[in-house]
Formats: sequence, structure tokens, C-alpha cells
Amino acid sequence: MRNPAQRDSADIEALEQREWREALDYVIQQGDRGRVQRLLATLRHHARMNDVALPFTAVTAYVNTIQPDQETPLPGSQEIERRIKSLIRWNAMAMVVRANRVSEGIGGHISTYASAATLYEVGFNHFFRGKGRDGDGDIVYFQGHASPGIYARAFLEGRLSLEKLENFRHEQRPGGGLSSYPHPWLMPDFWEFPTVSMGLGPIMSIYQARFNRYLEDRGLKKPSTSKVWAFLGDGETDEPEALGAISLAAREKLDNLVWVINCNLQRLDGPVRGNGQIVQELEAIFRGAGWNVIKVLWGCDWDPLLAKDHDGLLARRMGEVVDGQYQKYAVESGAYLREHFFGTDPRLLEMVKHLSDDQLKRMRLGGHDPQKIYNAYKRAVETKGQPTVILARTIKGYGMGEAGEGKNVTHQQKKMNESDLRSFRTRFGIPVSDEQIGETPFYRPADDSVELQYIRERRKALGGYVPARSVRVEPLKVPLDGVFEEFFNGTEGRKASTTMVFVRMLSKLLRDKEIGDLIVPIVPDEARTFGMEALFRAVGIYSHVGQRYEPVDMDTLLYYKEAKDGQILEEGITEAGSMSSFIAAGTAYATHGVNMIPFFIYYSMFGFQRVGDLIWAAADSRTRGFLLGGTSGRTTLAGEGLQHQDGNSHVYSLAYPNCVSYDPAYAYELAVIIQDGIRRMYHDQESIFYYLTVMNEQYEMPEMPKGSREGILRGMYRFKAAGDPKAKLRAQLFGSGTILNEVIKAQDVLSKYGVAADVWSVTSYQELYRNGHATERWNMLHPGEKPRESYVTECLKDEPGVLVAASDYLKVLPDCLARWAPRRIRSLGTDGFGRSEDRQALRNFFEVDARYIALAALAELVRKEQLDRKILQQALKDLQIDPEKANPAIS
Ligand SMILES: Cc1ncc(C[n+]2csc(CCOP(=O)(O)OP(=O)(O)O)c2C)c(N)n1
Ligand SMILES: [Mg+2]
Repeated sequence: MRNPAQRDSADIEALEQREWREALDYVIQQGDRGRVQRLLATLRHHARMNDVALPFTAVTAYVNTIQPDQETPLPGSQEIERRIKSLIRWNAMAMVVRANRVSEGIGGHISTYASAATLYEVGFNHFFRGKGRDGDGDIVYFQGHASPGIYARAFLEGRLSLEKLENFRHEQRPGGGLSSYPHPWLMPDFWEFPTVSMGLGPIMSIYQARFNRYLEDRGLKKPSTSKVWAFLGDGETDEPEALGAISLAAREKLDNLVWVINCNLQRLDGPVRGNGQIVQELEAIFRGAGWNVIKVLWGCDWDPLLAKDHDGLLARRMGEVVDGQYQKYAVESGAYLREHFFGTDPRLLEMVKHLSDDQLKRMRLGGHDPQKIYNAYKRAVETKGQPTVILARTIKGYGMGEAGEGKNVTHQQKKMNESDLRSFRTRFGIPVSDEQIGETPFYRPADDSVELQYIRERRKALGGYVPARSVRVEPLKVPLDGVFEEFFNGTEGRKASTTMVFVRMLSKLLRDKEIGDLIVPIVPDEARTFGMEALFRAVGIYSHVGQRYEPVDMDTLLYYKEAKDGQILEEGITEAGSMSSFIAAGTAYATHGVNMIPFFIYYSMFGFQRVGDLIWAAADSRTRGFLLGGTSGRTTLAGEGLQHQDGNSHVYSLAYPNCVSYDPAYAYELAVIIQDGIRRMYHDQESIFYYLTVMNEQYEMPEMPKGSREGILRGMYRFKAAGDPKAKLRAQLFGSGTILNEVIKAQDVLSKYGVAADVWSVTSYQELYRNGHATERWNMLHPGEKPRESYVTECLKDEPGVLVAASDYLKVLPDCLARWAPRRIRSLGTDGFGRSEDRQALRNFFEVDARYIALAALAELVRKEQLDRKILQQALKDLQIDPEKANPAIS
């Protein structure tokens, strides 16, 4: 028995509860949700002010966000759409099974698309807009492992032949084939965005949506309602890139962005969160970041149960089951579900007693229910002021039955035995006979069948097929001599760095009448580092909302100006985000039909090394533009220690097939390279991009030597001939970037030892290396023709003396020319960890200064027995080099 005081207090509380609820009901009935929200917010605030702590919660119950009475019926024919989807399921599965039957181990994925089929098909039939209508369709990032389903649909659409399907993962076969995943490089008319390195699709989609806004705000594209859709796996969200930029999407109010996360609760090895709930975890993260979150967990079959769930018992039960257990329910029988899921409470059992075990087993999840998905997409595209994420629950390997539905091994299942195939066929009603089943034939109904007519009609209404990549841009006219001329003249005594030169060039390009508007400067919070702050004021920093504050430095000439039509993308400290912007801008020629020219400048160490995979995605995407590795070279960045000092990038960049890399030393070299780059990418429309290193060391910029243009572009040219070409002792010295200045000094040092040296500027080891191999390959394949010479051989074959190369990068960079040089090259480079030192000390430490270059040439002459070793000993003393100095490569 409670005492009377307790009873009174309970009664009072019950009364309060009722009064407050009635008061709230009154406001709700007035129909103004805003008023309800404001009222509750005021009450919360009031409670907090009176020291009542309110628990924070970012999650809602484990049920659908959209209530059944808020849904609209799915337009079109559910039945035809179901049949189409079944055919696609079948063909997608057949593609993988057949490919692996012919070539064991060729790979491919069945289970990802099997779980995502409804998510895609509702999109294809009702939402994804093609570019056909007004040239401005939706942009869709497909989950890479779902590609068999996307191909299977294109097959029904009549866009891919049977032969192509047969050649899934065999592009090299006659007639061509289909690449494993979305690759614009391999299938440039089909795929727009490479997504299979997980985490990159999501971040690229955010910056793509923002870049679409940028183009509109700057008047380069008319405002549109086009959407960016990104499909991702729940396991994929563990990649830091996947969620790393979601706050930007909310901050920028990107309501043109919709993410669909396929929550099948599984990744490759097993459950994404066996002991937790990935849906709830993601809901909290996205809601906390300011996204509109739509959970689609349960299909229509569950609606009547939830409608009866007045005291929230079922919802509570749904919310307490962990994902590992949900996965178990997916593979178990209806009886198991009844016993273990509903059986925890007699009232729950009562709720489902009218359903047979079979009916229980067939109760669909939200992500497999077109009606639920349609409504989620509809709400997403109608949402204003926020990006939307849809968390859709599905079953991995849906329909694969014993072969893998819901099983931990399902991700890698590439085979189905006859009985699995038969049940798959029967479950989805595919007209393939028992006799044929062993062959697993592709099935495409007649062109005039109801299904194919429906597909064509829907796609026509939505503006054409998706995905489809097309280049719809006119080549730019780019004489641009007015921009670059001044850099050919030299600075006549004034000192400058190549970074300063670049910034001046960029400012001039920005002012150019023809292409100024198309330039997109991108910086990750490093504009001041590179002396670019003048551009803030000149062209403005892009901000969709303009500038809502009075900048603190307003009274200065170079104030921090944000503007709606600002041109600079100041991304903050995110190389990954900046790279994503670079890709969005550099592919705008295809995505939007505008020749945007991005220049992304960053600390070089945080480029290839940190976001190399995104650079690879840029390459695959056929991105055009210029990457600028600022403060590059291991010894040019004084005082920074080993984290910033980059002696690696030019080695990494060797690997990127369509990336053209240069390490220029002088203003005119940079001018020649950028001018030619703009011509190649935007006039000739080559699918290449540039990696250029620029330095902050200042020195005089010489005048461009006559006739050097071709050599600059091809990778090397003689910058300074030997003083006495007839001398007995000769050397050829090679340098790049600022190290070229050390090489020039070494030429002087060597002359004191009677050695006459030529100095070569090597602007690109990469170009020389590629040319060398291409020549060698051509000669191998054309034995009957006059052998060609590599450019390195052409330059050096008649040049006498020993060869010494000094680089601010790993020694392997100059080493890569070895086979085409007439004699061996002695390479000096900066292998090893950096030091927080000044340039002189660093170059001494890494043994790349003028003294070491001279010493290396003398050593090489000794080795060739052209010089007495006593002279080398003397030189060590003269040059004050300690022979017992620690090896920088590992110290
Ligand atoms: C960066 C990266 N790491 C690893 C992989 C290999 N991989 C491919 S799919 C996959 C599991 C995907 O799980 P999830 O994201 O949940 O997608 P699902 O297939 O379940 O829809 C893994 C680990 C990859 N493609 N990319
Ligand atoms: Mg998954």
C-alpha cells in the first residue's frame, strides 16, 4: 500500500499530465506545427533555466519516420515494376554466376544489388532525371558493388548488348565488355563517377552538390532543381571520408543532396554492428549534424501491427534487438521469429496470433517495399533547407536463399547451385525452364513487351537514361599570350619564388576576358601560406549566403571578403574536401557542359601521400585541372621537420597514368607548362590533369633561353652549357626545382677542379620516363622499322662526361632514367626523414647541395679512372665534408 501522501502526488501528476497534453492538443489542432515547436522549445528553455536537466537524445524510436497516413500511393504500376525488378535481379545474378563459371575467380557481387534492388528501381522509375530534358539531370553515385544490377537494367533498356553482359569483367574480349565497377575511364559513355573505393563516393557527392550551387550562384549555370543522389553501404560509413564532410552539407543547406544508405546490417566479413544498431547510430550522427533523417525500417506488412501498438510495446521491442540478432531473424523461419522476437511478451504474441509462420516470414523490411521507398524519396526531394539521408533496412543477398541470403559469407558469394537457382527463378517468376536453369541464361523480354515499354516510357518521361556520361562542351580558344608573356622575360635581378610567380599568373588568368570566369582557385586554409590573400578581395571567397558579418579586417586592402558570387573555394582544413571540389570542378565539362579550370594549391606533403586515393578517383573520372603542390621538395621548406617536407610526391605521381607532372625551377618554365596544359585540356580536350610543384624559396628568375620550349614540355633541356666544352674532364649535371640552383653552383665548383660541366634543367622525370618506355615498346613492336630514340637518348647520346642528377625527391626519381642514358647516372636525392632546419643545413644533411653534387661528379670521374683519387680526398677537405657523417637515408 502506498501512503496517502504518495497517492496524492501520483494523482496530481496524472492530472498535470492530462492538462498539459490537452493544452498541447489544442495547439496541435490549430494545425500550425511551427507554433507547437516554438512552444516546446520555450518550455525546454524554461526548464533548463530552472535547473532541470533534460536528457539529450538524437534518436527516434526504431520505426519508420514517415507514418502510413502521411504516405501517398506509389504512382504507376507496382506489378509491372515488380516484374522489371525481378528480371533485373535475375540478369544481375546471372552475370556474376556466368562470368565465374567461365573464368573461376573473376569475381563480382550478387548480394549487394540483391539487397538494394528496390532502392534503385524506385529511383529509376520515379526519380532519377536524365540529362535529356533540359540538359540538367540528376547526378547519381551508384554503390560500386551494385554495378551488376545497373548493367542488368541497361540491358533491358537496350543500352547494353547481350555480348557486353557476357563479357562482364572482360573488357579485353572482342566486342568489349563491362568493367567490374563504375569507371569513367574504362566506360566513358556510361559511368560518370568512380565509387568503389569506399568512402570516396559519399564525400565527392557532398562537394558535387555544393559545386552545383557554386555554378548557379556565380551565374555559370541556370538555377535547377537537379539532385545529387549517393548510394552507400552501411559498412562503408566506417570510412572516415564517408562521414567526414556531412556537417558541410548541413551547414550549406544542401537540399539538392540525397543519400540512401542501404542498411543491410552486413559488410564483407560479418555484421556492421553485431552488438549495436547501425541505423540508430547513423540517425544520431546525421541528426546531430543537421540532416533530415528518414528511417525506412519496416514494410507495409508491419503497419497494421504498429497501428495496434498503442502502448509502444512493439516499437520498444524493435528498438532493443541488436543487429546481429536481426540478421539471425532474417535467416530463420517464421516460427523462430514468433518465438524469439515476439515471444518475449505475451502481449506481442497476441498481436501476431492471426498470422501464420509463413506470413510472419514474408513480412518485408522497409527497404524492400517500393511504397515505403517511394515516399521516402518523395519527402527527400521535397525537403527544403537540409540534405536528406534515408536509412533503409534491407537483407543482404535478398532472394539468394540458401546460397547466401543474410549469411555472413554472402558478400563474396559468386556461385549458385541448381536448387538455389531454381528457387530464385520461382521466387521472382523468371520464365526460365528447369532444363535451361543450369545455363543460367540472360533473359530479356520482347521489345514490345509491357515491361520494356514501361521502362522506355518511364525513362523518357524522366529525361533519358541514367547513368550516361557525355561530353557536351565546346573547346576553349586559348591563345592567352597576354597572360604568360611577362614570365618569359625574367625578373632582372628581383628575387621571386615559383609560388609567387604562380599566384601572379593565377591573378592574371582570373582577369582574362575569355577564361577568367572559368578559373576555380581551391585552397585548404593555405591562401596566406602561398601569398594568395590578395585574391580574397579581388575575386571573393565563395559563400552561398554572402557575408553576414563585418570582417575584422574590413579596413585593410586585402580583407576577407566572402560573397555569393565569390570565385575562390576556401575549403578549410580538408585536403579530401578540396580534392572532391577539384573533381567536381574538373569534371564539369562532362557533368555540366562547362569548361571549368580548377587550380588546387596545397602543402604538397598532404596531397598524394594523404589523399592519393581521391587523386586516383580524379584520374579515373577524367578530371581536368591543375594540382599545385606548394612548398614542395624535402629541403625547400625550411624549419618544418619531417611532417611537411615532401620528397615523395613526384615519385607517387609516376603511378597516375593521366597525371602530367612537372617540377619547374623558373617562371618561364611554369608559364610554358601551364599555358600548354590549358591548351591540351581545354582546347584539345585531352583527359589529363597536371601536378606541378611550386616552391617558396626566392631567387632571380632568368630569361627563357631561346629554343627551350619543347625541352621544357618534354622533360629536359640544356640550361647552361659548359664553359670549356673541349676540356678533358667533362660532366653533365641535372637538376630540377630549386635544386637546379645548387647544380648551377656545382658547375662553378667543378670548374675549379678542371671539370667542365653542362647544366640541364629536368622539368619532368615522369615525362622522360614515360617517353623512354613508350619508345622502347614501339621499337619492340616494330622490328622492321628504323628504331626510334627516346628523348633522353636524343638529348644525351653525344654529350661527354659523367652524369650526375640531384633532386629534392627520392633518388629513385633520377634513377628511373638509367636505361636510356648513355652512361650510368649518379643520383643524389632526399631519401629519409626531414629535419626542422634551414635550407642550407637540410641540403648539407641530405647531401644535395652544390658541394655534394660536385663531389659526386668527381667520384664518378675517379670511378672511370679519369681522375686521381687523391683529388677526391682533397675535395672532401676543400668542401668540408665529413666522411663519417650519418647516412641521411635512415638517420
Ligand atoms: C576503401 C575500400 N576498402 C575495402 C573495400 C573492399 N570491400 C568491398 S565491399 C566491402 C563490404 C561492403 O559493405 P557495405 O558497405 O555494408 O556494403 P553492402 O555490400 O553491404 O551494401 C568491402 C570491405 C573497398 N571496396 N574499398
Ligand atoms: Mg552493408
